[in-house]
Amino acid sequence: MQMTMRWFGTGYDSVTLQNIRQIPGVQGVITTLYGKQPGEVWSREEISGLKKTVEDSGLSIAGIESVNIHDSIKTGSPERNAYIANYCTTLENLGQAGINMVCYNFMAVFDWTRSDLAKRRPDGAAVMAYDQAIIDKIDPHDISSAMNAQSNGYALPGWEPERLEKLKELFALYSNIGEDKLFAHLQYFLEAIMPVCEKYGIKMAIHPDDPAWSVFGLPRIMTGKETLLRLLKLVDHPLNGVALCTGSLGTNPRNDIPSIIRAISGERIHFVHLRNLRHNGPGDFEEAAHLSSDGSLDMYEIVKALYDSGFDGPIRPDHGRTIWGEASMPGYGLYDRALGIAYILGLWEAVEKGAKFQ
Ligand SMILES: [Mn+2]
Repeated sequence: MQMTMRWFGTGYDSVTLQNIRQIPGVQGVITTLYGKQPGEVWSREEISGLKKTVEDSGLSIAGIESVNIHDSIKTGSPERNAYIANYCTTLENLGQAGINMVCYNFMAVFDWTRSDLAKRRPDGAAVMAYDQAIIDKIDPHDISSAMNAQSNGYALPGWEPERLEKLKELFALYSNIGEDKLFAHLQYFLEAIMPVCEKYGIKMAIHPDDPAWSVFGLPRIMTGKETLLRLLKLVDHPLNGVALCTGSLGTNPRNDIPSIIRAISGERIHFVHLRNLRHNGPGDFEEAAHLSSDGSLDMYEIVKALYDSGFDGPIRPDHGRTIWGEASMPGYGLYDRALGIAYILGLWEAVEKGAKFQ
């Protein structure tokens, strides 16, 4: 297991590489070329520049989150082959730079969605929250501006204003796309990129949909054990794997995460996002500190299931609370994620040593 932290890049993140390096136990960062639009090729020069910046700080790149997928690939439109070719060129350039884990998602139109990016908790901490009753009252055409208005001035991952400006066209593109079609388009994409993944040993890690149900009537397919296993079987290749995100899968209380981990097995889990959340009612949750005691997920059982399954890839803490007056992108401050890292490493050490003495 390699402990990592997400870093959005110079100019996009309030957290510096020097900050990250001082968190004990962190070996690498998960990063991206943040200014890139879905579908654009990442050049070798851009990748080596990013790599040099990270390595000059004494850290390494443990993986990319994300290389985003162009809508034509998700909708299966005639231009998709050109965009898949671009994606392959990016993978080729990443592979040549020695980067071999790429996270992505296959969500229609909207990425992760929240109704509140700074919900106050009784202790004064702010967390991101989701309430289906609030979302149901929002016109989908207003959700992008509602999210970006709460971003503290930071660009939110997956919420590119340039792309979402064309929301009407995007909805039209997806109007006849149901879950089976989305699955078929995902299969087509993965089969097309597997040769270049094989050439460099690049592990593809699909991030589950967040929240794990349909929002604004759009199809969502990566929502639980059954659909994750369906994808792994559809393209039954060891490099086709999952980014196991406890906070996304955990939005649905019916998702038993330790059992999902055991069903997928460590070899097909290429990346892990660990965080906790608290269920307040049906379709209503808020993010929490990483500790089991602060939310609805049993983080010890999750870490134990990962260890037992033989998982050996990068883990990062996921969204944290905003605490101690920090100003940052919502969910991505330094302080609470650093606390999360220390806690997760403690759980891992306890599970690992416990296993040895059994
Ligand atoms: Mn996640």
